[in-house]
Amino acid sequence: MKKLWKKIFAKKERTVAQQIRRRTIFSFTVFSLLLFVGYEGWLWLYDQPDTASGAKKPLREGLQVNEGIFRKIFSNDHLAKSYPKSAAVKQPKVNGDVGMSSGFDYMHWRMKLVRKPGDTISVSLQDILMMPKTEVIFDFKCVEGWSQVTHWGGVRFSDFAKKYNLDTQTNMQYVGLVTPDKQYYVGIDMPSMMHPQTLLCYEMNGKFLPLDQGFPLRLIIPVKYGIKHLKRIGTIYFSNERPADYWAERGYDYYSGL
Ligand SMILES: Nc1nc2c(c(=O)[nH]1)N[C@H]1C(S)=C(S)[C@@H](COP(=O)(O)O)O[C@H]1N2
Ligand SMILES: [Mo]
Repeated sequence: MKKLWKKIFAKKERTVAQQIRRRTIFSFTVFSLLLFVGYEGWLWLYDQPDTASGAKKPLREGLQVNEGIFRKIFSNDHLAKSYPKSAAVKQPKVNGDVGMSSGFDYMHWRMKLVRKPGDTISVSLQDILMMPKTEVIFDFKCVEGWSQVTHWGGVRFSDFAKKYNLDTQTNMQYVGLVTPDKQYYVGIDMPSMMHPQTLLCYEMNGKFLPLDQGFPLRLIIPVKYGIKHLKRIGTIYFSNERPADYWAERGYDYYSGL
C-alpha cells in the first residue's frame, strides 16, 4: 500500500530529452487549439451578414455598444464645471478664422433655420434677444492644447427649439451649423445640442460678441472641444445622417466630446 502511494505521488524522474519532448507536445497542442478556434471564429465572422456600412454585423454591433457607453459618459447628464465671473479672462484669445471672410454684411444678417428641406425661415438677432438669456462660465478647451475660462451669454438651444416648435427636428439625430460663406461647418449630436449649457451665443463678458469671435451669433457648447463652437452661424439644419464637419474631414474625432 505504502509503495503504491509513493508510486503515485513521486515526481517522475525524466531525462532532459523526455522533458523537452513533453513540453513540445504540450505547446503544439495549445497552439493547434488556438489556431483552430481562431480559424473557426474567422469562418463564423465571414458568414455573418453585412450591415449597410459594409461592416460585419457583430463588429458593427460592438462599435455601437462602445458608442452607447461613450454617449452615456459624455453627453447630457453631466454639466461642464462652471466658474465665478471673476475667473473669466478679460481678453479671450481669438482662434480660427475659417468662414470669417471679410465683407460680411452683419447689418443684414439673418440666421437661416431649415426646418426641413424646402422649409426655411429667417431668424433675426432681435428675435433671439427677446428670449430668456442664459450665461455660462467654463473652461474653453482647444484641441491645440490651450484652455481658458471664458464667460458667454445667449439663448439655450433647447429654449430656442421649444420657442420655434422644433419637436420633429429635435427628434432627429444631428444638427448641422454652417457659416454664411459655407467655409466652416460642424455637425453636433442632438443630446449635446440639447444640453442645458449649449447656447446660441451673442455675448462675451457681458457685451455683444466681437466680430472675430462670431458676432452676431455663435455656438457655445461646453461639452465639446473648441472646434465645435462655430463662430458666425449662417444656417442651422437637422438630419439623421452626420452633417459635414470641417475638422472631422481633416482627421479629428467627429464627436470631439469632453
Ligand atoms: N467660423 C469658425 N468658427 C470657429 C473656428 C473657425 O476657424 N471658424 N475655429 C474653432 C476653434 S478651433 C476654436 S478653438 C474656437 C475659438 O474661439 P475664439 O476665437 O472665440 O477663441 O472657435 C471655433 N470656431
Ligand atoms: Mo480649437
